[in-house]
Amino acid sequence: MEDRLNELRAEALARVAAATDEAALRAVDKDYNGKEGAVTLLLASVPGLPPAERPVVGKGANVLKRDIQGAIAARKEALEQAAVEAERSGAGFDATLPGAPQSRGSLHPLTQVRREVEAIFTSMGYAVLDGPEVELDYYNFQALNIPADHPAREMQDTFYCDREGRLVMRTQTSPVQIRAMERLAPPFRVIAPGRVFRNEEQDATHEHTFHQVEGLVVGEDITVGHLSGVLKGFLRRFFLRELEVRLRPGYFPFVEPGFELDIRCPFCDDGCRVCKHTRWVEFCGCGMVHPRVLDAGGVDPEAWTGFAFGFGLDRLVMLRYGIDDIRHFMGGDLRFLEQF
Ligand code: FA5
Repeated sequence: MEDRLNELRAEALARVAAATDEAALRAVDKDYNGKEGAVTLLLASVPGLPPAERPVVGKGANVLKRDIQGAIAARKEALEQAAVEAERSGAGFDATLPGAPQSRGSLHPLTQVRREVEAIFTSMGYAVLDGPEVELDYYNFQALNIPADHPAREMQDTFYCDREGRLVMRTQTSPVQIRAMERLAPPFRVIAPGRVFRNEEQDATHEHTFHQVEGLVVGEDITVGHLSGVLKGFLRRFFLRELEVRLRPGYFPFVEPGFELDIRCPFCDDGCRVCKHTRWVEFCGCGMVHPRVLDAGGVDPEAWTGFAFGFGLDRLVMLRYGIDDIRHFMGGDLRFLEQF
Protein backbone atom coordinates (compact mmCIF):
# COMPACT_ATOMS: atom_id res chain seq x y z
CA MET A 1 0.00 0.00 0.00
CA GLU A 2 2.78 2.40 0.78
CA ASP A 3 4.17 1.76 -2.67
CA ARG A 4 0.82 2.69 -4.15
CA LEU A 5 0.91 5.97 -2.17
CA ASN A 6 4.42 6.78 -3.42
CA GLU A 7 3.44 5.94 -6.94
CA LEU A 8 0.40 8.24 -6.81
CA ARG A 9 2.51 11.01 -5.28
CA ALA A 10 5.17 10.86 -7.97
CA GLU A 11 2.61 10.71 -10.74
CA ALA A 12 0.44 13.56 -9.43
CA LEU A 13 3.32 15.93 -8.63
CA ALA A 14 4.83 15.32 -12.08
CA ARG A 15 1.52 16.26 -13.68
CA VAL A 16 1.30 19.42 -11.59
CA ALA A 17 4.83 20.42 -12.57
CA ALA A 18 4.06 19.82 -16.24
CA ALA A 19 0.75 21.75 -16.23
CA THR A 20 0.86 24.93 -18.31
CA ASP A 21 -2.58 26.31 -17.57
CA GLU A 22 -5.33 26.39 -14.99
CA ALA A 23 -7.50 23.85 -16.81
CA ALA A 24 -4.70 21.26 -16.57
CA LEU A 25 -4.39 21.95 -12.83
CA ARG A 26 -8.13 21.52 -12.35
CA ALA A 27 -7.91 18.18 -14.18
CA VAL A 28 -5.16 16.97 -11.83
CA ASP A 29 -7.22 17.97 -8.81
CA LYS A 30 -10.21 16.10 -10.20
CA ASP A 31 -8.23 12.96 -11.06
CA TYR A 32 -6.77 12.62 -7.56
CA ASN A 33 -9.01 14.51 -5.15
CA GLY A 34 -12.32 14.56 -7.01
CA LYS A 35 -15.28 12.35 -6.14
CA GLU A 36 -13.87 9.45 -8.15
CA GLY A 37 -10.25 10.56 -7.74
CA ALA A 38 -7.46 8.07 -7.02
CA VAL A 39 -6.64 9.42 -3.55
CA THR A 40 -10.34 9.69 -2.67
CA LEU A 41 -10.87 6.03 -3.63
CA LEU A 42 -7.83 5.01 -1.65
CA LEU A 43 -9.22 6.78 1.42
CA ALA A 44 -12.59 5.09 0.87
CA SER A 45 -10.90 1.68 0.88
CA VAL A 46 -9.32 2.20 4.31
CA PRO A 47 -12.13 0.59 6.37
CA GLY A 48 -11.68 -2.66 4.36
CA LEU A 49 -7.92 -2.93 5.01
CA PRO A 50 -6.29 -5.13 7.66
CA PRO A 51 -6.32 -3.18 10.97
CA ALA A 52 -2.54 -2.70 11.04
CA GLU A 53 -2.50 -0.98 7.65
CA ARG A 54 -5.47 1.33 8.26
CA PRO A 55 -3.69 4.18 10.16
CA VAL A 56 -0.69 4.18 7.82
CA VAL A 57 -2.73 4.33 4.65
CA GLY A 58 -5.36 6.67 6.07
CA LYS A 59 -2.78 9.16 7.26
CA GLY A 60 -0.63 8.78 4.17
CA ALA A 61 -3.55 9.42 1.83
CA ASN A 62 -4.62 12.50 3.75
CA VAL A 63 -1.09 13.92 3.68
CA LEU A 64 -0.88 13.18 -0.04
CA LYS A 65 -4.19 14.91 -0.69
CA ARG A 66 -2.94 18.04 1.09
CA ASP A 67 0.40 17.96 -0.70
CA ILE A 68 -1.24 17.69 -4.12
CA GLN A 69 -3.53 20.64 -3.30
CA GLY A 70 -0.55 22.65 -2.05
CA ALA A 71 1.44 21.89 -5.20
CA ILE A 72 -1.52 22.89 -7.38
CA ALA A 73 -1.88 26.22 -5.56
CA ALA A 74 1.82 26.96 -5.83
CA ARG A 75 1.90 26.07 -9.52
CA LYS A 76 -1.15 28.22 -10.19
CA GLU A 77 0.50 31.20 -8.60
CA ALA A 78 3.72 30.60 -10.53
CA LEU A 79 1.77 30.44 -13.81
CA GLU A 80 -0.05 33.69 -13.03
CA GLN A 81 3.19 35.38 -12.12
CA ALA A 82 4.77 34.17 -15.34
CA ALA A 83 1.84 35.48 -17.35
CA VAL A 84 2.22 38.93 -15.80
CA GLU A 85 5.99 38.89 -16.42
CA ALA A 86 5.44 37.87 -20.02
CA GLU A 87 3.00 40.67 -20.58
CA ARG A 88 5.33 43.21 -18.98
CA SER A 89 8.38 42.25 -20.93
CA GLY A 90 6.55 41.57 -24.18
CA ALA A 91 6.60 43.98 -27.09
CA GLY A 92 3.79 46.51 -27.11
CA PHE A 93 3.70 46.97 -23.32
CA ASP A 94 4.05 50.62 -22.46
CA ALA A 95 4.22 51.32 -18.76
CA THR A 96 3.91 55.06 -19.42
CA LEU A 97 0.45 54.88 -21.03
CA PRO A 98 -2.25 56.60 -18.95
CA GLY A 99 -4.67 54.27 -17.17
CA ALA A 100 -8.22 53.65 -18.30
CA PRO A 101 -10.23 56.72 -17.32
CA GLN A 102 -12.57 56.27 -14.36
CA SER A 103 -15.71 58.31 -14.77
CA ARG A 104 -16.80 59.98 -11.59
CA GLY A 105 -20.43 59.89 -10.50
CA SER A 106 -22.25 62.71 -8.76
CA LEU A 107 -25.22 63.15 -6.48
CA HIS A 108 -28.59 63.79 -8.08
CA PRO A 109 -29.45 67.53 -8.00
CA LEU A 110 -32.47 66.73 -5.81
CA THR A 111 -30.17 65.03 -3.29
CA GLN A 112 -27.68 67.90 -3.36
CA VAL A 113 -30.36 70.52 -2.74
CA ARG A 114 -32.18 68.39 -0.14
CA ARG A 115 -28.92 68.17 1.83
CA GLU A 116 -28.44 71.90 1.54
CA VAL A 117 -31.98 72.55 2.80
CA GLU A 118 -31.38 70.14 5.69
CA ALA A 119 -28.14 71.90 6.58
CA ILE A 120 -29.82 75.33 6.66
CA PHE A 121 -32.69 74.14 8.87
CA THR A 122 -30.41 72.09 11.09
CA SER A 123 -28.36 75.22 11.71
CA MET A 124 -31.59 76.89 12.85
CA GLY A 125 -32.14 74.15 15.42
CA TYR A 126 -34.49 71.91 13.44
CA ALA A 127 -34.42 68.11 13.60
CA VAL A 128 -34.76 66.19 10.33
CA LEU A 129 -37.48 63.53 10.37
CA ASP A 130 -38.51 60.81 7.97
CA GLY A 131 -41.89 59.18 7.40
CA PRO A 132 -43.29 56.23 5.44
CA GLU A 133 -44.06 56.68 1.73
CA VAL A 134 -46.87 54.14 1.97
CA GLU A 135 -49.00 55.79 4.59
CA LEU A 136 -52.22 55.14 6.46
CA ASP A 137 -55.18 57.13 5.22
CA TYR A 138 -55.48 58.20 8.86
CA TYR A 139 -52.17 60.10 8.84
CA ASN A 140 -52.35 61.37 5.28
CA PHE A 141 -55.89 62.71 5.58
CA GLN A 142 -58.06 62.06 8.62
CA ALA A 143 -55.70 63.25 11.35
CA LEU A 144 -55.00 66.30 9.18
CA ASN A 145 -58.62 67.34 9.47
CA ILE A 146 -59.62 65.86 6.11
CA PRO A 147 -62.42 63.32 6.80
CA ALA A 148 -63.38 60.68 4.23
CA ASP A 149 -66.07 62.67 2.44
CA HIS A 150 -64.21 65.99 2.54
CA PRO A 151 -63.94 67.76 -0.83
CA ALA A 152 -60.30 68.61 -0.05
CA ARG A 153 -59.41 65.00 -0.91
CA GLU A 154 -60.04 65.91 -4.51
CA MET A 155 -57.27 68.52 -4.33
CA GLN A 156 -54.75 65.70 -4.25
CA ASP A 157 -55.44 62.74 -6.52
CA THR A 158 -54.47 59.73 -4.53
CA PHE A 159 -52.91 56.40 -5.43
CA TYR A 160 -54.61 53.87 -3.17
CA CYS A 161 -52.77 50.70 -2.15
CA ASP A 162 -55.73 48.56 -1.12
CA ARG A 163 -59.41 48.20 -1.95
CA GLU A 164 -60.55 49.45 1.44
CA GLY A 165 -58.63 52.72 0.93
CA ARG A 166 -56.83 52.35 4.24
CA LEU A 167 -53.33 52.56 2.75
CA VAL A 168 -52.24 55.29 0.35
CA MET A 169 -49.07 56.44 -1.35
CA ARG A 170 -48.69 59.62 0.69
CA THR A 171 -49.79 62.65 -1.33
CA GLN A 172 -47.88 65.09 0.88
CA THR A 173 -45.28 65.12 3.64
CA SER A 174 -47.84 66.61 6.06
CA PRO A 175 -48.62 63.21 7.70
CA VAL A 176 -45.18 63.49 9.32
CA GLN A 177 -46.64 66.41 11.31
CA ILE A 178 -48.90 63.98 13.17
CA ARG A 179 -46.15 61.39 13.55
CA ALA A 180 -43.83 64.07 14.95
CA MET A 181 -46.41 65.27 17.48
CA GLU A 182 -47.08 61.71 18.59
CA ARG A 183 -43.42 61.19 19.24
CA LEU A 184 -41.99 64.48 20.45
CA ALA A 185 -42.95 66.55 23.44
CA PRO A 186 -43.34 70.26 22.63
CA PRO A 187 -41.64 72.60 22.16
CA PHE A 188 -39.96 71.26 19.04
CA ARG A 189 -39.07 72.20 15.47
CA VAL A 190 -38.68 69.69 12.69
CA ILE A 191 -38.51 69.37 8.95
CA ALA A 192 -39.44 66.24 7.02
CA PRO A 193 -38.20 66.01 3.45
CA GLY A 194 -39.41 63.13 1.31
CA ARG A 195 -41.01 61.62 -1.73
CA VAL A 196 -44.72 62.03 -2.38
CA PHE A 197 -47.09 60.73 -5.05
CA ARG A 198 -50.13 62.02 -6.87
CA ASN A 199 -52.19 60.49 -9.62
CA GLU A 200 -51.78 63.54 -11.86
CA GLU A 201 -51.22 64.27 -15.52
CA GLN A 202 -47.56 65.03 -16.05
CA ASP A 203 -46.38 68.25 -17.62
CA ALA A 204 -43.38 70.57 -17.32
CA THR A 205 -44.22 71.42 -13.70
CA HIS A 206 -46.18 68.35 -12.52
CA GLU A 207 -44.90 64.87 -11.79
CA HIS A 208 -46.72 61.89 -10.30
CA THR A 209 -43.70 61.37 -8.04
CA PHE A 210 -42.09 64.44 -6.56
CA HIS A 211 -40.57 65.73 -3.35
CA GLN A 212 -41.70 68.00 -0.59
CA VAL A 213 -40.13 69.44 2.51
CA GLU A 214 -42.49 69.72 5.46
CA GLY A 215 -41.79 72.02 8.36
CA LEU A 216 -43.47 72.03 11.77
CA VAL A 217 -42.81 74.18 14.80
CA VAL A 218 -44.80 73.73 18.01
CA GLY A 219 -44.22 75.98 20.97
CA GLU A 220 -45.69 78.63 23.22
CA ASP A 221 -47.12 81.73 21.55
CA ILE A 222 -45.94 80.88 18.06
CA THR A 223 -47.27 83.39 15.51
CA VAL A 224 -47.48 84.06 11.79
CA GLY A 225 -44.55 86.42 12.35
CA HIS A 226 -42.37 83.45 13.31
CA LEU A 227 -43.57 81.56 10.26
CA SER A 228 -42.71 84.28 7.80
CA GLY A 229 -39.44 85.07 9.58
CA VAL A 230 -38.25 81.47 9.38
CA LEU A 231 -39.17 81.11 5.71
CA LYS A 232 -37.58 84.45 4.83
CA GLY A 233 -34.44 83.43 6.71
CA PHE A 234 -34.33 80.14 4.90
CA LEU A 235 -34.79 81.78 1.47
CA ARG A 236 -32.06 84.32 2.21
CA ARG A 237 -29.59 81.58 3.04
CA PHE A 238 -30.64 79.47 0.07
CA PHE A 239 -30.60 82.17 -2.64
CA LEU A 240 -27.82 84.15 -0.92
CA ARG A 241 -29.79 87.37 -1.09
CA GLU A 242 -32.83 89.06 0.32
CA LEU A 243 -35.92 88.03 -1.65
CA GLU A 244 -39.19 89.77 -1.02
CA VAL A 245 -41.99 87.40 0.03
CA ARG A 246 -45.74 87.79 0.25
CA LEU A 247 -48.44 85.82 2.02
CA ARG A 248 -51.76 85.27 0.29
CA PRO A 249 -54.69 83.51 1.92
CA GLY A 250 -54.63 79.82 1.00
CA TYR A 251 -56.83 76.93 1.99
CA PHE A 252 -55.41 73.78 3.57
CA PRO A 253 -57.70 71.96 6.04
CA PHE A 254 -54.85 71.39 8.51
CA VAL A 255 -53.96 75.05 9.04
CA GLU A 256 -55.98 78.04 10.19
CA PRO A 257 -55.29 80.64 8.98
CA GLY A 258 -53.68 79.16 5.87
CA PHE A 259 -51.47 80.91 3.33
CA GLU A 260 -49.64 80.56 0.08
CA LEU A 261 -46.21 82.12 0.30
CA ASP A 262 -44.82 83.60 -2.90
CA ILE A 263 -41.32 84.87 -3.51
CA ARG A 264 -40.20 87.66 -5.77
CA CYS A 265 -38.95 86.02 -8.98
CA PRO A 266 -35.20 85.40 -8.54
CA PHE A 267 -34.65 85.75 -12.30
CA CYS A 268 -36.15 89.06 -13.29
CA ASP A 269 -37.27 92.53 -12.26
CA ASP A 270 -40.10 92.96 -14.67
CA GLY A 271 -41.49 89.57 -15.60
CA CYS A 272 -40.07 86.50 -17.36
CA ARG A 273 -40.95 82.98 -18.42
CA VAL A 274 -40.22 81.49 -14.99
CA CYS A 275 -42.68 83.75 -13.14
CA LYS A 276 -45.09 83.72 -16.09
CA HIS A 277 -44.66 87.51 -16.23
CA THR A 278 -46.19 87.99 -12.77
CA ARG A 279 -42.87 88.75 -10.98
CA TRP A 280 -43.93 86.30 -8.24
CA VAL A 281 -43.23 82.60 -7.92
CA GLU A 282 -45.30 80.33 -5.67
CA PHE A 283 -43.09 78.85 -3.03
CA CYS A 284 -45.17 76.95 -0.49
CA GLY A 285 -48.34 76.33 1.42
CA CYS A 286 -48.24 77.21 5.10
CA GLY A 287 -50.18 78.41 8.09
CA MET A 288 -50.90 78.06 11.79
CA VAL A 289 -51.50 74.44 12.80
CA HIS A 290 -55.24 73.81 13.18
CA PRO A 291 -56.27 73.05 16.79
CA ARG A 292 -57.90 69.80 15.63
CA VAL A 293 -54.58 68.71 14.15
CA LEU A 294 -52.72 69.49 17.39
CA ASP A 295 -55.37 67.49 19.17
CA ALA A 296 -55.02 64.54 16.80
CA GLY A 297 -51.27 64.58 17.46
CA GLY A 298 -51.86 64.51 21.22
CA VAL A 299 -50.77 68.12 21.75
CA ASP A 300 -52.98 70.34 23.93
CA PRO A 301 -54.23 73.21 21.71
CA GLU A 302 -54.91 75.31 24.80
CA ALA A 303 -51.27 75.20 25.83
CA TRP A 304 -49.44 75.15 22.51
CA THR A 305 -49.56 76.76 19.08
CA GLY A 306 -47.55 76.06 15.99
CA PHE A 307 -46.92 76.77 12.34
CA ALA A 308 -46.40 74.40 9.44
CA PHE A 309 -45.23 74.73 5.88
CA GLY A 310 -44.71 72.45 2.91
CA PHE A 311 -42.80 73.28 -0.25
CA GLY A 312 -41.94 71.39 -3.40
CA LEU A 313 -38.27 70.45 -3.48
CA ASP A 314 -38.31 69.74 -7.22
CA ARG A 315 -39.52 73.23 -7.97
CA LEU A 316 -36.89 74.72 -5.69
CA VAL A 317 -34.17 72.83 -7.59
CA MET A 318 -35.68 74.05 -10.86
CA LEU A 319 -35.49 77.63 -9.59
CA ARG A 320 -31.91 77.22 -8.40
CA TYR A 321 -30.63 75.87 -11.71
CA GLY A 322 -33.14 77.32 -14.17
CA ILE A 323 -34.43 73.85 -15.15
CA ASP A 324 -37.49 74.18 -17.35
CA ASP A 325 -39.02 70.71 -17.12
CA ILE A 326 -39.57 68.68 -13.95
CA ARG A 327 -39.56 65.43 -15.95
CA HIS A 328 -35.77 65.68 -16.34
CA PHE A 329 -35.35 64.63 -12.71
CA MET A 330 -36.62 61.11 -13.15
CA GLY A 331 -35.96 60.80 -16.88
CA GLY A 332 -32.70 58.96 -16.31
CA ASP A 333 -30.94 60.88 -19.09
CA LEU A 334 -27.24 60.98 -18.20
CA ARG A 335 -26.69 64.09 -20.31
CA PHE A 336 -28.93 65.92 -17.87
CA LEU A 337 -27.52 64.33 -14.72
CA GLU A 338 -23.87 64.81 -15.69
CA GLN A 339 -24.29 68.57 -15.48
CA PHE A 340 -24.52 68.45 -11.68
C1 FA5 B 1 -49.50 70.57 0.14
O1 FA5 B 1 -49.16 69.47 -0.26
C2 FA5 B 1 -49.56 70.86 1.62
N1 FA5 B 1 -49.31 69.66 2.35
C3 FA5 B 1 -48.56 71.96 1.96
C4 FA5 B 1 -48.73 72.51 3.34
C5 FA5 B 1 -47.98 71.99 4.39
C6 FA5 B 1 -49.65 73.51 3.58
C7 FA5 B 1 -48.16 72.51 5.66
C8 FA5 B 1 -49.81 74.01 4.84
C9 FA5 B 1 -49.06 73.51 5.88
P1 FA5 B 1 -49.72 71.62 -2.23
O2 FA5 B 1 -50.65 70.61 -2.78
O3 FA5 B 1 -49.92 73.03 -2.66
O4 FA5 B 1 -49.75 71.61 -0.64
O5 FA5 B 1 -48.23 71.19 -2.58
C10 FA5 B 1 -47.12 71.85 -2.02
C11 FA5 B 1 -46.04 72.04 -3.06
O6 FA5 B 1 -45.73 70.79 -3.69
C12 FA5 B 1 -46.45 72.93 -4.22
O7 FA5 B 1 -46.22 74.27 -3.89
C13 FA5 B 1 -45.55 72.48 -5.33
O8 FA5 B 1 -44.28 73.08 -5.23
C14 FA5 B 1 -45.38 71.01 -5.04
N2 FA5 B 1 -46.23 70.20 -5.92
C15 FA5 B 1 -47.54 69.96 -5.81
N3 FA5 B 1 -47.96 69.13 -6.78
C16 FA5 B 1 -46.87 68.83 -7.54
C17 FA5 B 1 -46.62 68.00 -8.68
N4 FA5 B 1 -47.58 67.27 -9.25
N5 FA5 B 1 -45.35 67.94 -9.16
C18 FA5 B 1 -44.37 68.63 -8.57
N6 FA5 B 1 -44.52 69.40 -7.50
C19 FA5 B 1 -45.76 69.52 -6.98
